[in-house]
Amino acid sequence: MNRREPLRVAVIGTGRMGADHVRRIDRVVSGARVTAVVDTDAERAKAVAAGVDGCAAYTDPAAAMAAADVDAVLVASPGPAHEAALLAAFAHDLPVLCEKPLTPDAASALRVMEAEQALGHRRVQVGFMRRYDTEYVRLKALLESGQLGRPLMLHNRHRNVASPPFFTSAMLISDSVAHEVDATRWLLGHEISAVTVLRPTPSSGAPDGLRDPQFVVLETDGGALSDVEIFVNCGFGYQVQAEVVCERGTARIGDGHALVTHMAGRWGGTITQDWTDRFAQAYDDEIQAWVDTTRRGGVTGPSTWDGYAAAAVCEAGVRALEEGGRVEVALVEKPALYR
Ligand code: ISE
Repeated sequence: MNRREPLRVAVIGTGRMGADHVRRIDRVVSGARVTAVVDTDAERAKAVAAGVDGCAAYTDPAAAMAAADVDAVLVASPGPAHEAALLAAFAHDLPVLCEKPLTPDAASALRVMEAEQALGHRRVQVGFMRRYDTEYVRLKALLESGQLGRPLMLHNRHRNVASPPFFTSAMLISDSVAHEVDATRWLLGHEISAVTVLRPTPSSGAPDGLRDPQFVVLETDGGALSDVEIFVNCGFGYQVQAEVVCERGTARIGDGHALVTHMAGRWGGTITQDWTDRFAQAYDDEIQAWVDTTRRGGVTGPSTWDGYAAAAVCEAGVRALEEGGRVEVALVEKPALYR
């Protein structure tokens, strides 16, 4: 594809992220427009479509993908619906941006990876948006410059104000720590080889029965350790912090010091409350990169392999949470398409 005209995008799923991406493509990103939205809830799809010029509402992803005015697909439906949407997109050979997780488990991610290989070319960019966040990008560049020496440990903190009602203890790993799994692989350039999950007494602020917080230790095949404090009912704000400890120094991001005020005998700032705000720039740049590269006929960003590797690590993490102990991660050999 080499499109001079704007890319015509079908957005599958009009929940929180889907609706935000519709707004982003409609008003922020250049070179694309939303021509179709899909949701199993027909009324919700119609309501979102009504806000966008020339946009049709569908309840069936395959019907939207068969439409003559759709060139590319953004999948933002719940994770268990991703496999079917991705396979339908491959049937039409359409480029896809697929929100994380690629799929909820390693077996379904493998099926998607096999189907993409059968096409013979990459079609998928996985929505690990932290790879586009200015602070993460600077950290990665610093590590690659070699100035700090070899990375030994990565300490991550990931805190949400409150978890939604449907959140389970396993989702702290598969939905939230999934980001640190990808960030660790990307920043260090290592695969994760084993996972251990420690479970302190849950916070009294967490819903009954939810194991929150958790402390996750990721071991990498390059001999580094990455630990993650995940706390999804911290109550006070949205915080994502990372500190890398290398042989010759350390580097840290996510302190949120963009604006510091001094007033009336106190100093301080505000804490972001939510990821669509904290990572707004990352989401904008991620979707812009997808649109630009797709219009040139290319593929960029995290691949189906990255989505599969994250799914396999999260699956091991959920086992470690449920059974205790250290669980090793077994990845298939990396296919040539992703090397
Ligand atoms: C959510 O799905 C996200 O992707 C957010 O970035 C993360 O902070 C949150 O914990 C997840 O539930």
